Amino acid sequence: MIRRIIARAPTYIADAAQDPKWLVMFAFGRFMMFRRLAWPSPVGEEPSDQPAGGSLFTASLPSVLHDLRTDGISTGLMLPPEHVAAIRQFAESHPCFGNFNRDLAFLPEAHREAEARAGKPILTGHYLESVEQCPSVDLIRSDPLILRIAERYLASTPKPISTRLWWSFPAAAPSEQDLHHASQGKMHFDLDDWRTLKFFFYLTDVGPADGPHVYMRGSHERRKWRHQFTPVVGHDTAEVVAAYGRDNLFEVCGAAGFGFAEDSFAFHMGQVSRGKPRLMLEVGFGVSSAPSRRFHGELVLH
Ligand SMILES: O=C(O)CCC(=O)C(=O)O
Repeated sequence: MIRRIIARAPTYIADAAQDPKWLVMFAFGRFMMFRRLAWPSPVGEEPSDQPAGGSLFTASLPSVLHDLRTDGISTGLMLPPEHVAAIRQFAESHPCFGNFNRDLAFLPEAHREAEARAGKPILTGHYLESVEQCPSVDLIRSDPLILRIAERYLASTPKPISTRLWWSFPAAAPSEQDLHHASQGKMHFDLDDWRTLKFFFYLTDVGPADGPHVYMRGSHERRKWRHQFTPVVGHDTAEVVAAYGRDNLFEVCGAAGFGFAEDSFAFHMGQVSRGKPRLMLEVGFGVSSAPSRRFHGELVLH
């Protein structure tokens, strides 16, 4: 654990230098009491007015908000096929960066060759800032229903804090560090802001073998003390399951276009695909400005 903290120290120092307030959130944002004090939830009736048209999505705002508040996750969002096709087309024709390494650029179809060149498993391929070249992505990020959900859930004008597009590739024998960097194999919570809401969309069909996202329902609000007084965000899956119950563990499968919104302060993780590569889009919102490094998925300073 100490080694992990030391390895990340330069990254944290750089993030704090960019915005010293981030360090305060990073230190205290893991405690429910400080989260609630820093960003209280709205009291009483709130307007849950559906935006009047213009959205790509047909989900009902009150029902999404209800699911988010109760479980921390809502699955009612379906991306129209033309945007799934446009993002897939973009991803298949642009190089991604393996394991967050900018020296490891390859087209997704050349994943195995890239692994052979790198001499190690490549679990993820991120598009980093090139994702901005895909017009569908900005349409989703600025969609009126997406923004309204974020505004109501965050009780604030939502600030975009992340836009990531990435592949999770099947891998035979990933190391613990590879898994850690890919946010796979270990439940963790995100400490990006006092309140965060992330929207994820599958751009490929994701079945149980294709590395589905896993979410621990309810852990966004009902938090064990040991998961507040913790220096690290990652915890063994068995320990998290024992704490919050197997019945609350939700393995999110769905066809291409399937979307879900989640409070990413709850425990969640990706899994290593044993089947086909998974392409996923994340659009995240917070209440303050998050470090710019993370916006397109840059993980650590190398
Ligand atoms: O790949 C996934 O499904 C989850 C990604 C994740 O947990 C993260 O980036 O924090």
